[in-house]
This record gives sequence, C-alpha cells and structure tokens, in this order.
Amino acid sequence: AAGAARGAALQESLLIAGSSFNMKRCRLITKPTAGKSSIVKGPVLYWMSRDQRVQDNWGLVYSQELANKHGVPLLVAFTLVPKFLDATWRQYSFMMSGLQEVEKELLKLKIPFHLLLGKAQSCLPPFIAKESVSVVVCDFSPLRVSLGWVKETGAELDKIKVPLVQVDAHNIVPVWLASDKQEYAARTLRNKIHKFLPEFLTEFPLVTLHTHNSKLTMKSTNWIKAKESLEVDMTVSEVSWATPGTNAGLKVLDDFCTKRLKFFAAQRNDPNKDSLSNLSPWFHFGQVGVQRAILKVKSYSSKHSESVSAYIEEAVVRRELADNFCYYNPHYDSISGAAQWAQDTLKAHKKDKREYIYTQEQFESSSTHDPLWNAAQLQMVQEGKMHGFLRMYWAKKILEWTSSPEEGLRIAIYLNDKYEIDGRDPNGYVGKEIIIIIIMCIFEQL
Ligand code: FO1
Repeated sequence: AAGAARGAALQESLLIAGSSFNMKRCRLITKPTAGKSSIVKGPVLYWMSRDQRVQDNWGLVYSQELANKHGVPLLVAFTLVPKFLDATWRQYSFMMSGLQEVEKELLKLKIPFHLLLGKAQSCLPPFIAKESVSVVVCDFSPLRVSLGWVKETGAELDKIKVPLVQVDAHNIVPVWLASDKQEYAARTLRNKIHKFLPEFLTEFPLVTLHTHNSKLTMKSTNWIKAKESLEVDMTVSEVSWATPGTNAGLKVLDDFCTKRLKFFAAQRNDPNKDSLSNLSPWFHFGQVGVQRAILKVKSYSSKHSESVSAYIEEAVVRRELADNFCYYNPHYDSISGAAQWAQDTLKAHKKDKREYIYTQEQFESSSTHDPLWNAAQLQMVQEGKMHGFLRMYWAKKILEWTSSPEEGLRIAIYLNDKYEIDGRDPNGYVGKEIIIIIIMCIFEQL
C-alpha cells in the first residue's frame, strides 16, 4: 500500500516539479481522492514531530515549495503530548529548548509556529478547520506511537477531505523505498542504501522568507503553560554536556569533523577515547539532520577516508537499518520481535542457572556487585549518555542478571528510555535486538 500510495497516487496539485526536491521522499497517507478540489487555496501546514529543525529539513522544504506553487501561506505546528514512553523532564526540556529556537528562526522567515497541546488526532483537526488549511505535510518515525498519531490523524483528515502527505525527513533514503521488507542484517541493506545515495544524498535548498504570509499575525508560544501541561517525572534533571538546539548541535558536528573524525575509524570502540560524534541527542530530536552531518563529514574524504567510510556505515547504514527494523517489525521492542532461532535458543536456556539476579531498583540505583556496570549505569543516570561500546556490556549484563529475557529487556528499555537523552529511538531498540543475539551466544557456550 505504501508503494502504491507513492508517486502515481499523489494528485497533480501535490506535485512539485522542476525543483531539487525529489517527490520519492513523499507518500500520501489519506485516500488519493481526498482534497476539497485539486486547487490548494488555504495554507499548507507542516506538522513537525521527529524533525525539529528549520533548515536541512525535506518536510519543510516540500511544504514551502508546495505553498509557493499555489501562492498560499505556510504554517508550522508541533503537537506536544503530556507524556511520551518513559521520557522525563531531561528529554522534554532538551526538546522544548530546541523548539524555542525553531520558533525564533521561523519568525525571521515570517512563518508562524504553533505549539498545540495534546495528541495530534485531537488537536490538529480543529486547528486545521480554524486556519482553513488545505494540505498537511508530516514527517516520519517508525515507532508505534508515532505511526499511531499519523494513522489516526490521517483518518480524521480523510473525513474533512484534507490530504496528509508524509515526507521521510529523517532518513537519507526514505525507509519505504530503501526496502519493502525487514532486512535482517546490515549486509543486505547496505547495497540497497548505497545504490540510492547518489539520488538522495543531495544538498538541501534553503527554506526562505515566506512571502505569502504577509497577512498573518505572529503570536509567540507560552512555554510556561506548555511545561505545566506535562505529566512527566520532573526529578530527572537536564544534562550539562549537551546544549539543546540546532545551533549547538551544528557546533558539535563542526568539532567532530575538525577534532575527532580523524580518530573515528581506529578508536570508536574504545570508551576511554573521545572519538565519537556525540551527535545522537540532536539526531534523535531532529535538531540536526543526519544528511547534513553526512554531507559535511564526506567533505573530509580525502583527508580521513577510512574514518569517513566508518562514519557513513554507522550513521547511514546502521541507523537506517534501525528504522527498517522498527517499521517492518511491529514487535521491535519485545523478545517476540527477535529472530525465531534466537527465541528458540532463549527458550532452551530459560532454566540456566544465573549467578546473580537483581531487581529493577537494584539496577537503577547502581547496586550490582560489578563496579564497571555500576559506573556505566551511574554515568547514564547523571549524564544521560553511555558510550556505545559500554552500552553493549551494560545491556548484556542486565539480560544475564535477570530471571528471564523478557524481564531483562523490559528493564533495559525502561532505564534507557528514562535516562538516555537519545532513548525512545529506533536505534536503541535495535541495539537491544543485537544484544539479545549476543547473549544467546554466551548462553550457548555455557
Ligand atoms: N513528538 C511529538 O510530536 N510530540 C511530542 O510531544 C514528543 C515528545 C517526545 C519526548 C521525548 C522523546 O524522546 C521524543 C518525543 N517526541 C515527540 C517524538 C520524537 O520526536 C520522535 O519522533 C521519536 O522519538 C522517534 O525517534
């Protein structure tokens, strides 16, 4: 259905021609017959969710080109939910500071930003009616909750015949185009992604002053009221090492390219070395586009070719594999989502004797017998991050020290989602999938 909706089904009025925007990044979510008429008369609305930035955002590029084609206003809305998985104030504050920067940047371009409180399916339809919006453009996330928002909002928009177009603004190659099925290994996806890179790894056109917005009034958001609407754990504090927002994220990217990239190939698995990009918080909230990072890192190819290839492998192939896994596997966050052979082995070793068994509270308060594990957990609680290589050790041990793999996975996801600034991301769920497999190998050797 995804493929069928793409391209051919997009109405003439939604097509952008003669531009560097590739229509293959889009697909129509509502029924192809939707649309009051083929002529777009009211504003185009970009419903921002995963990709929380102004520039380097294919969702906003498309929205503006569409608005310009029809000579209509352009609006941006973000729907703020009171809670999201196990996120706390740590992640919400990072996200909301970034959104405040988005609002200011949009203001300079005369594009109004609206923060709506509640789920998209409840707060977008009345907003769309009030503003006489003609077309809604949304971004893409493969997580169950995000897919649910899009599906339910699409159903509401179908009723009022307003088309909803989705743009994969996060992946370089749109997830539904890279592959139409779950890929089981990086090796199978790698070739497919690389085949598409020349077509999709292109420079972004700028989002510019929106001239058709001259009659709109620009109201600023009440961020205090927004904070009050949250129902999250406020005791998990903000982190000091990562400054939220696109500008700060782009500085980290710059530092990575000039200082750390040269060590990336040789030292990325050494937790004692500072050779990583550290960009995952900004990637997770879409404050920095992965495509921008790749374009910039690639410009260092002649200087550090090995590091550049290693970074592309991790930031493109592994990351897009994670989106593929979550999109095509509805059980991405449970043991039933693991490969059958993995589940069978886990079952066969269910009764294996475990030397240590800890509760969620013991794990959370770093109270295991193992100083390395406790230190990794403490770093995550205090700083909201853990070195990727140490993360493997951390998660493997949780699975080893709990009564069942289901319990281990549940605790690992709970801790990761609560404390990591970049938790609640496809990348994290796939990390655990890999760990399940590693754990199996350990059990096999017992
Ligand atoms: N997306 C939204 O559209 N609205 C929210 O209120 C929201 C809260 C939120 C909190 C923590 C977090 O890690 C992500 C959050 N997201 C929210 C979703 C996010 O932007 C991504 O789409 C997914 O996490 C997938 O990476």
